[in-house]
Amino acid sequence: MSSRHTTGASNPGRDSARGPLARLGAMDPLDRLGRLSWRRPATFARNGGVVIGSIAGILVGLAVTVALVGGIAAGVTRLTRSNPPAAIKPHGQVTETMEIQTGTLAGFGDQPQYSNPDWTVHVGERVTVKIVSFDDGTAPLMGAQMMYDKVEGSTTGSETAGGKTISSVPDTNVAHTFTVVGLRFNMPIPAAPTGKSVTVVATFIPTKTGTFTWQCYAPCGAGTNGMGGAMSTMKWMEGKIKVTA
Ligand SMILES: [Cu+2]
Repeated sequence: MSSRHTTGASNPGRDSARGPLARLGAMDPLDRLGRLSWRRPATFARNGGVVIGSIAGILVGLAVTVALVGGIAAGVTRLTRSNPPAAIKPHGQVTETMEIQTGTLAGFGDQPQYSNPDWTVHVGERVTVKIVSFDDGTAPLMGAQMMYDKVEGSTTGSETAGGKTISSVPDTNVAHTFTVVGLRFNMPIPAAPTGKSVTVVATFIPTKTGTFTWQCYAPCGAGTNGMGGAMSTMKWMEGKIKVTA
């Protein structure tokens, strides 16, 4: 029986002895912020001596590299730079509660799933996100993902987890993240004690209207890179936040 979530120790889906580089290569979260791809046309490959083709290939390759590096830098900047002063009027308070459940979900066995994936709030509203996680497995953050071990964009600069005020979770103890890149908000979710839940709470104030995707950046799903199963199933590790006026 696959029991990734029944104990923290036996967690083959996430904590097996896969090489860190193998995982890193396949799941850089910044890839999802706008990867560009370019494939050399077959004729160029067949006629390697065609100077024009080669030069064009080099130029396009350079352009893609510059665009990719720029895109990654923009993604990092979006999440990590401090929030600008919000010129918005206060709009009350709301609490959105989400649970991370595991073990009873049809189709993906022990894969974890967030409840309440889609919700609507107001710009200027104090939005308290309360995440009750029953998942005792970990999905350690690696490489570029490690930026998501820190709380970002909350009103206090911190979150409470199990009643303690913290500003980050050790990468090796991260189970999930609740990350809204478009609103520069990030909550790392630590592994729950086995057989118990952990409640993680943070408050943010959306400063612009629109529809924003939240997603988990921890490789908490199935497969060799942790990006299958829950991570590739709609509304399990991602959803939409609509911010209205
Ligand atoms: Cu997750």
